[in-house]
Amino acid sequence: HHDERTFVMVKPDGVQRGLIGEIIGRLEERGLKLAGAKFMQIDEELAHEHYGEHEDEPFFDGLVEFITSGPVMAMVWEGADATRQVRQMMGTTDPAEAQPGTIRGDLGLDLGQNVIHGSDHEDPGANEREIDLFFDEDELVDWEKSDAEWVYE
Ligand code: YYY
Ligand code: MG
Repeated sequence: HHDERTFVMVKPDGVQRGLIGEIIGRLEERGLKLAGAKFMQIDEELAHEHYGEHEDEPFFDGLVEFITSGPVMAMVWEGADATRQVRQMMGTTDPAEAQPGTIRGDLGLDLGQNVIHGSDHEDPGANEREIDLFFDEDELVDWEKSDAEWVYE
């Protein structure tokens, strides 16, 4: 199946640094299909819901402050094994450790400002949960991408 959906977001540092196009470009070039996009600012409540799993971590307050500090580009991308594929393209959480060739490894230097969020493929249901949190069903577009037969066997 080529229709797995995952939630992806260019974080405030990526927006401020003009990296929206670069990041969308990488996902497009890989063959993934955009299913929804929203340029928005995250409020405190949404930040707490989205990052709820990290509530007890010492970095939580800083994380909420950062993610609400400016606009983000929230998106849904679709494709075969999309959640895991996007995570691989992102690289590890700390850009200082991320492999060159990954988004974080090429575009970031510091853990707190790591440019991109993608749903955790090791947390089943995280993708659907995050998509539901950020998008109404009617904000997602179901469409045929004309190059699909050249991307998938
Ligand atoms: O999913 P991912 O973004 O790669 O990492 P998480 O472990 O879910 O942490 C979410 C977010 O929190 C991370 O992107 C940066 C920040 N963070 C931090 O500031 N300090 C840490 N020690 C761990 C995570
Ligand atoms: Mg995570």
